[in-house]
Amino acid sequence: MKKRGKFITFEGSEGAGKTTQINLLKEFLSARNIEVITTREPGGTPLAEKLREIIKHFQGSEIVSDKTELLLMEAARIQHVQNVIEVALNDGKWVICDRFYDSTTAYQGYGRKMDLDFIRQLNAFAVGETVPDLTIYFDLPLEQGFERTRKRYADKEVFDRFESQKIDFYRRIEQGFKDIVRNNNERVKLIDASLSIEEVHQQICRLVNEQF
Ligand code: T5A
Repeated sequence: MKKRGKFITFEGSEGAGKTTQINLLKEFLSARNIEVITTREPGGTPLAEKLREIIKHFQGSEIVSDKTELLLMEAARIQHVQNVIEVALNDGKWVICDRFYDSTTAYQGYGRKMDLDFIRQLNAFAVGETVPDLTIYFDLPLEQGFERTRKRYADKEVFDRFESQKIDFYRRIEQGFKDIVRNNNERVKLIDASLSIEEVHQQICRLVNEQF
């Protein structure tokens, strides 16, 4: 039987640089002959990607309830864990995932002010024993993250349901992530995401080398 792979998740606010760094970490690990898959949440399977589209871009006069948003996130996660993450880990591959259940705690729990204990139970129901071996939290002042995404989306006129939220929503999420880091200090490690792409990459490589 193959040795189970490692499961690494990246968390942080919008534009913190997660996607950029996931690609660099994949290259770093592949150069060490480690088989890696990269994936994201919400999403990662055909059905979960359809749910992502609805979660992020549903338009129309019908109000999307926060409860619906929460359950769609968890439904997408169940598909993703069962059909992609578990399969890869059991096959000995490492999985790097752009956001996972800590985002639900931060966004739906702190951001949308939903019951944190209920979210903890839902997260546990969705993932079972598939918990990350390491979570890297990208610490970046909100304004800097917005600035980075503003540059990227200079020509974009329509923002998704999350990008259109008010600053208070993001302040609560930031607080949520800080609490998650503090309460899970064995699993969740903070890096300074305000540095250059190369310096952030070096921090991540150091962490991964230390942990595994
Ligand atoms: N969500 C998700 C929930 O509400 N609950 C949940 O349970 C889950 C799983 C997902 C949305 O869903 C919400 C959270 C989100 O709102 P998304 O599009 O995947 O939506 O959003 P993000 O994960 O925030 O993705 P972003 O692409 O916005 O941010 P990244 O991936 O952190 O940043 P990245 O790498 O794309 O970089 C952004 C820009 O900055 C530059 C890059 O070149 C890019 O232009 N950059 C840097 N610039 C300077 N210095 C650096 N060090 C830089 N690193 C990157």
